[in-house]
Amino acid sequence: MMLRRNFPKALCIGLTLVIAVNILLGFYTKGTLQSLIVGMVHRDLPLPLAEWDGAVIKRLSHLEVELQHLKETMKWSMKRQENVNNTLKQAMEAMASETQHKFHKKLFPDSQLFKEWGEGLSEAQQKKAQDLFQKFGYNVYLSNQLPLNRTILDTRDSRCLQKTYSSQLPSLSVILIFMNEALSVIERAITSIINRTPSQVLKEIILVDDFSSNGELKTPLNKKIKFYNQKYPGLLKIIRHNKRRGLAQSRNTGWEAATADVVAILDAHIEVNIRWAEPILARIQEDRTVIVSPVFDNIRFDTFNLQKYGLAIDGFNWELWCRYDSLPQTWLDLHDATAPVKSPSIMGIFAADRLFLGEIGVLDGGMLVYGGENVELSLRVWQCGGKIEILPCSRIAHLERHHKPYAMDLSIALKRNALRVAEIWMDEHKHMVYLAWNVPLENSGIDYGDISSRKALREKLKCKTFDWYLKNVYPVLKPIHSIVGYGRMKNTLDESICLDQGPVPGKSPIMYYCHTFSPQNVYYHLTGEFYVGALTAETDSEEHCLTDPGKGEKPTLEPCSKAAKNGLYIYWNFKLGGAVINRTTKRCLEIKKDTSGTYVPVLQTCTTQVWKIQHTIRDWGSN
Ligand SMILES: *[C@@H]1O[C@H](CO)[C@@H](O)[C@H](O)[C@H]1NC(C)=O
Ligand SMILES: *[C@@H]1O[C@H](CO)[C@@H](O)[C@H](O)[C@H]1NC(C)=O
Ligand SMILES: [Mn+2]
Repeated sequence: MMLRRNFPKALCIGLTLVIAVNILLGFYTKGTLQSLIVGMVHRDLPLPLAEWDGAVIKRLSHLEVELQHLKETMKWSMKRQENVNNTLKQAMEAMASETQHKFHKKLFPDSQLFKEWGEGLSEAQQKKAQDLFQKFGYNVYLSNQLPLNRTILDTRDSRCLQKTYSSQLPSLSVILIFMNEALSVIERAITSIINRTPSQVLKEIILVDDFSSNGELKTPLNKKIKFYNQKYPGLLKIIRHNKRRGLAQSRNTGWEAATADVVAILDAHIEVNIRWAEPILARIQEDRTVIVSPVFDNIRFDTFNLQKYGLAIDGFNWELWCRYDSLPQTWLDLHDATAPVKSPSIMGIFAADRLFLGEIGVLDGGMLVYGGENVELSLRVWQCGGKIEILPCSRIAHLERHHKPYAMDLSIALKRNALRVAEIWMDEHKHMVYLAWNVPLENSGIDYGDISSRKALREKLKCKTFDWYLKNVYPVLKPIHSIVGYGRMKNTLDESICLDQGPVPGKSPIMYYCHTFSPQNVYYHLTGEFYVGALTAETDSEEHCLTDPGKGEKPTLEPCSKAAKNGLYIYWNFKLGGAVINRTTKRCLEIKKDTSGTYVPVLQTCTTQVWKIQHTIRDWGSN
């Protein structure tokens, strides 16, 4: 079952942009090459479909002009025909107004906000909605109009409805962290929590403001809090950071202020669903060492409609971007859709026994900005004696932003945090994170901060190894120890171009202007394989190997194990600054100019061409 593997959602990390870049790089052609590289500095990358869309939009606006003309004609004729009977006149007016209603000029035909929403908005309304969308990454204009207590689809499996829970559940503190969230979105989260949590367990809602600059989150929010507290005395608390401290620290701030038995640490752009809290509280009451995650549905950033998500477990790749993995067979064999599912990781939002969370070190305050803190907590929980479970009957609707307005490039923070996680928790497998990020193992130039107190915590808690975690909790992730050289691969004939996986889908490697994205990652193994493209290193997916197809002069990229099975030739001799030679035929991978004067990779009798690879492991290839 593949579910939505490799479709990580913005919940854990705002990687829409990264995915877009990767997809785009997959699609590029010689023509888009330069504009693409230049375009990378811009937020909105030009999509290949844009030109086609442009043509359609032009035709539509032509249609609008014609309709406008028709409308004018109708008005004019109505004025002129004084003896027109009233019924007819009204009918025509209705038509005219409908025409006007439906065919306001689309001011932002390329904006994702208006793809499925915004029909009939006046130009001023469109402008306002678009401005708010740019600023927040979701449809604040619509959010401000939707009722705070709106009903959302109950997405639970019907068997959840039959569950009963003890009347003596532990008490709950809900922590909502935010930074420049829209006020109506925060209020809707609060309203859903108040309306859908049994009042006898809901002890408090703690808002943590990570130094927002939005005016509406100051006095207007304070007023709302006062209003809620008049109705529900003491329920709402707010803590404001006086400087930006990042996600992990904000969650810690909330935890420090919490007083209930259980803490649920959530984002503020959520709406909890019916009976979300009972399964969480009951499970933690049973076992205080379990960290639980609800199942997330998506609130569409444009329509605010609820999109139901299937059940999956939360995983991550070697870059520590989150992703979904398929459900374990052991769980499927239970045939109980309500049973907790063991999960290697959490997406970010979770609930825990307040004191147990403290005993294992809450969140690593050394994690900066955003990203990676969820994996750090997950490894710590599993390695230090706890567990993580997803509770199918607890569902939270989460608003996935279209874009993160406040962080241009989250990958910088994630990369840094990922190295920190690797150094604290991953032992002899930590190099995998460096490899995936294409960072040198020594002198990376990336400051991941002081890790001594976290290492001391690991000692104190007598935590297990990462190898134990991989074998027992997350066997999908596959460490590789045969890689000896990695990074950009250049032929000394022209060092401005790099070996590149070429168009995706496809299997023709190319030489392309060097850039910093994963399609140009190359990994050379001591055993002779060259992986080209992003390093996935999972048991159920596959790297692509540079292959000699056996005929012709063009090398190809083939799934490695399939190529090996089919007797294709994927083993090469290579030494840093040396030739890339077929172990059997002694043919070489070289580059040559095609008829258009562009260098292409070819397989030919060796001349004197030599290659370089960016990073080496230990002293491989030094002679
Ligand atoms: C929401 O609140 C309004 C005003 O208090 C009320 O009339 C309405 O019935 C509520 N809707 C739901 C779905 O609870
Ligand atoms: C190497 O040589 C073999 C044997 O002739 C040939 O069939 C194969 O395609 C070549 N493989 C590589 C990796 O160059
Ligand atoms: Mn979120």
